[in-house]
Amino acid sequence: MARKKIALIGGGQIGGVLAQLIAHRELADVVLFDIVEDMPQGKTLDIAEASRIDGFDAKLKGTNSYKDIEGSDLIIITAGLPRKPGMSRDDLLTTNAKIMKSVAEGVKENAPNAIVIIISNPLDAMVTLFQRVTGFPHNKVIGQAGVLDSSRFSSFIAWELDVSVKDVNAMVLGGHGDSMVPLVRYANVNGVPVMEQLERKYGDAAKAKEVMDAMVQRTKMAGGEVVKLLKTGSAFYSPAAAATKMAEAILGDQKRVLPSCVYLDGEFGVNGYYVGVPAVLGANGCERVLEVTLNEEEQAALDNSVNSVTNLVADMERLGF
Ligand code: TXD
Repeated sequence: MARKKIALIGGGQIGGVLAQLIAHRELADVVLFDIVEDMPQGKTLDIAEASRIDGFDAKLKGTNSYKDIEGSDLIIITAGLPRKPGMSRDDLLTTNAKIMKSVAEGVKENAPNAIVIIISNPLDAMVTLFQRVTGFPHNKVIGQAGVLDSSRFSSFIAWELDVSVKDVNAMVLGGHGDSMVPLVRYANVNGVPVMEQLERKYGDAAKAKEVMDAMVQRTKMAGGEVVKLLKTGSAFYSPAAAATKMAEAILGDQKRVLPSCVYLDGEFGVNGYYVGVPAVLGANGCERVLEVTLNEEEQAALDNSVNSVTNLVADMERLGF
């Protein structure tokens, strides 16, 4: 059986790490596309030359031609500019919408049957735009945000409770902006509620809440925290890891439940927008949304986050996209 093929559109920081992760895992052969001449060819050659060391046979090709993405099973898009310090994700809107439109046209023409994962920011708008331009079925166009945001939240919980992060289950819903919704009530360590453990640790419910609030806040601002430290770009190791996890779920038809930016058609009371929710990822892309019972406070937080998504999409439309 031929190996699967993944095309990465955007060969910058995230694209480069993605190429390496995918090749190392032999998840698929990799085509790395960028508009910058020679750079994707250089990166893929560099990664491929480590194949004997790391023992992988996946083939890698760098390109500046959309023709090379033909026959891709999966496409992961990171094309676009990252945030600079002080910039909001929304500031990126106009620049990245132009780029996304051209990428969507290239993908539509050359890989019309692929499933597509989008990473470029502002995420919720870019996913919407890509789907509108291509007309691809909604289940085959998915955004990556929740896997990363949830991993950040889970990491903070693991560090706080001094437990293995492998045992932490915590999820973030909503848009990929500062109004995202870390679900505190459902956060657990192998079934043990995190809040209860915090209360035991501090012997004080108010202090436990304060510690959790700080972790929630850090999760919401985690992208910006990295931007501030890096100064010349945004997070790239962790977004690449997150999209690789989604790619594995899709290509392996794993039915993993991963928080993803998917199209909602009534679920969670949202009609016709892409929003981050728990989704079953398999061979058909987003196969199903798992709805969660939210209390009043959680629903209000989600509504608020959905509101920023609808505003962002309206801004994009006003700009002519
Ligand atoms: O979780 C998430 N979704 C994210 C998203 C987390 C972190 C960063 N996130 C966003 O991903 C970030 O705000 C950016 O919009 C994208 C890509 O981030 P990356 O750090 O990889 O940016 P780079 O290194 O600048 O790479 C972008 C590449 C660069 O090589 C450009 O030459 C290329 O995109 N580019 C294009 N490729 C193809 N086609 C076009 N038109 C194009 N324009 C630029």
